[in-house]
Amino acid sequence: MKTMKNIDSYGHVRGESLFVDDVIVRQDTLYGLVFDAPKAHGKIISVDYSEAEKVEGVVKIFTYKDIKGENQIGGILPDEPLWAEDEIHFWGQPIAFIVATSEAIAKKARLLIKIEIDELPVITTAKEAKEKGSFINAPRSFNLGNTTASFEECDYVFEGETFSNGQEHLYLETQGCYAIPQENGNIKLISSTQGPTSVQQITARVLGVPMHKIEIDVTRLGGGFGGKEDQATPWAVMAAVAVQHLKKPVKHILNRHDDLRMTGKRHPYESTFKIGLNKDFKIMAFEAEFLQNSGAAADLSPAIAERTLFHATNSYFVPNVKTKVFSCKTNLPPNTAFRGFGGPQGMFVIESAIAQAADKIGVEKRLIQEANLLSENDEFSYGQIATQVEAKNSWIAAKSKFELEKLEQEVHGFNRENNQFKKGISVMPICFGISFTNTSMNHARALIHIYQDGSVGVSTGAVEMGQSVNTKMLQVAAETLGIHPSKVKLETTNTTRVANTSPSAASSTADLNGKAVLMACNSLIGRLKKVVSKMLSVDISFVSFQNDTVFVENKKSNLLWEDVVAQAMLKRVALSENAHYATPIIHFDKTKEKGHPFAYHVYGTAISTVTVDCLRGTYEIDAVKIVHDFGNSMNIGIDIGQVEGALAQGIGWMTLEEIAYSEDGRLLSNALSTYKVPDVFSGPNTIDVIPLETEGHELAIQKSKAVGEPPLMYGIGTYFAIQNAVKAFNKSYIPKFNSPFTPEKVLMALYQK
Ligand code: LUZ
Ligand code: MOS
Repeated sequence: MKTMKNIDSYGHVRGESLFVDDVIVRQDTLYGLVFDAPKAHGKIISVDYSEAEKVEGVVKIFTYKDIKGENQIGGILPDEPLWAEDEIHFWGQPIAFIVATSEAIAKKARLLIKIEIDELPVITTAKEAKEKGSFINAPRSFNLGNTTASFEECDYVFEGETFSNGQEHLYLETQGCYAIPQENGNIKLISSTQGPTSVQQITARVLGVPMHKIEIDVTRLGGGFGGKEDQATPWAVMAAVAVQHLKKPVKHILNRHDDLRMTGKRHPYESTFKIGLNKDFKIMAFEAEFLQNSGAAADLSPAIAERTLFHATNSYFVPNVKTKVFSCKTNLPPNTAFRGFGGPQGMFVIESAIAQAADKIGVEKRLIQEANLLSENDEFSYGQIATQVEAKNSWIAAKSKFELEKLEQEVHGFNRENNQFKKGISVMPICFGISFTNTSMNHARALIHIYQDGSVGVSTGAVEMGQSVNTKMLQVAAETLGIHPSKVKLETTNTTRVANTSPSAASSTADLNGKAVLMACNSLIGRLKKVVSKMLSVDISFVSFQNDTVFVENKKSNLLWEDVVAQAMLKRVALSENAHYATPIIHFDKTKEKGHPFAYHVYGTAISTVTVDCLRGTYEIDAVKIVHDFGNSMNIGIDIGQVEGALAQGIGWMTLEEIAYSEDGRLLSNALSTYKVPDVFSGPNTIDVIPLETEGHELAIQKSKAVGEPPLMYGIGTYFAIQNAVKAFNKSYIPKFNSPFTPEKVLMALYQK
């Protein structure tokens, strides 16, 4: 089963898998389209819908005035209206919702809406927000030891600044929802969301109805990457408001332009650092101040800011740490979760600090990295003690398995002989904490039915978004029940079957939901064993289920799975089970900023090599060679797929993907012609992934560690590989830490005097 394919493979390749837009619609279905702010900041003086309302086929244009509950969709903080009332805070902020008999009609009507705005000053950068005192909430700070005292004693102290840009999620399936009225004012929403419960909760709040009136159903997503953790909600809520009024189904799918313009992205960060080292390259002290560009509302920014602090020292032990993060309120769309959730932004800063130190001291960056890797029982700045640490193991394994020193010599040899082309190499270790940093979110449930013919239906709170979590859930169920995978079906994720779910996020979905599946299956097996024990008159402890058959004392019996289930039915034994799992051990005290927030950490090391064309500034990623800590992978094909996908996304973030807003807050990179994601030509020419041989962790499902987010941060290595190639060409280049390192920036760096 460890080699089984994603259960969606055939459906995907044949185009048979269903996404929201594939749902067969009811004949009387209407179509929704958002009218959004055409300026980034201002007071709304008037909006004139009269011409738009006259268009034939326009049914109704909804505004905040049509909301029967609260006009409030904020999750962490109540600071975001569904539809703007008298002020707008970002370009693309929803103001109204046009419902018509077709999308084309709604589009035509949208052009006829006239809005008058009294414009206010626009803030687009975090630095400017900080200068003006514009924040989402109070800053957070983590402290360990005493940095001030330590800097005094350091042999080297360096300061610098970094910038990392945002990133567009670019899920293949845009945001969307199909809302269908049910009887008695109930509404069913088929939504492309990572967080069905958030959609349910916020819909109920805005409609002013209890949650049980709202059912969310999710078959699968065409990608989420964090962009549908919170930001799938408004589109569903709008459709639900329309259904509440019109009592007809409403389909609301964003076209790509609207999606790009109206949704938030990864947070850009402007940061400063101070790093102190001793002669032996030990990092004694590290300070960083992170300015997070949160956008116009909180969304998940406070949680993302927190994760930046958790990952500010990456996989290094630093005895004296002081970090601080400001969530800066600007006039951009509210930025949101994106694979890594603030962790990558934090890790880029310490990697930059080490690169700066290496450059100033005149040593290879990797010697400083290597001298500071975490060891067993080291303390993180937030008080958790590192155990089962694989930082050094993965580093050493990468170094030896991929012959790092030989690779370095090849790079240096190449650079001696070539002038137009230069190669660069870098090593990037990662350390990522697994669990929602908000302890109360770390729980999940599973509901399992064994039907009387022996087939099984599994429901969980996990949302399938291409990461293959359904395949992993199926593996857990089939293995625990001892039956063939074909006997197990994964049901849609539905709030009436599994309630109060945390979003599928934080790399934790398989761990949390998988543990719940395991518990439910174990309860069912316990009951079935009792049935067998009676049927065969054997002691229950001798009974087990394997290969669809009953085994007694590990010997195959004649009794089949189906026979036992049929007998259980006759004996009136419950064949359904609901189980609840909550991660043990974890805790965190925000008043002290100390605790044990993570179930465990995931480690790994990547070696990246690149070739820069020093005439043009273009570059190729030659190879990325990775030793990754999968624990004991339950499905290595799927897990390597996650590593490769995350790596490509991390490389895109660091190299090509450049979000641009004009000074007045308009998204300039508003189409795929102006926003470039890695394709097969800009990805690495080769990717090698070797699993680090480890035991895995008890708190990981089947000891198979979480894999969704951690490998994204291997992409940070490419930034420094390119930088090393630039250094090889231009001896007077002073390293800058301003990502993405686009070919334009590379060209400037190559010829910087
Ligand atoms: N979402 C969240 C996340 O709500 N809390 C987290 O800690 C987290 N971490 C990673 C990705 N999404
Ligand atoms: Mo996320 S960044 O939705 O795990």
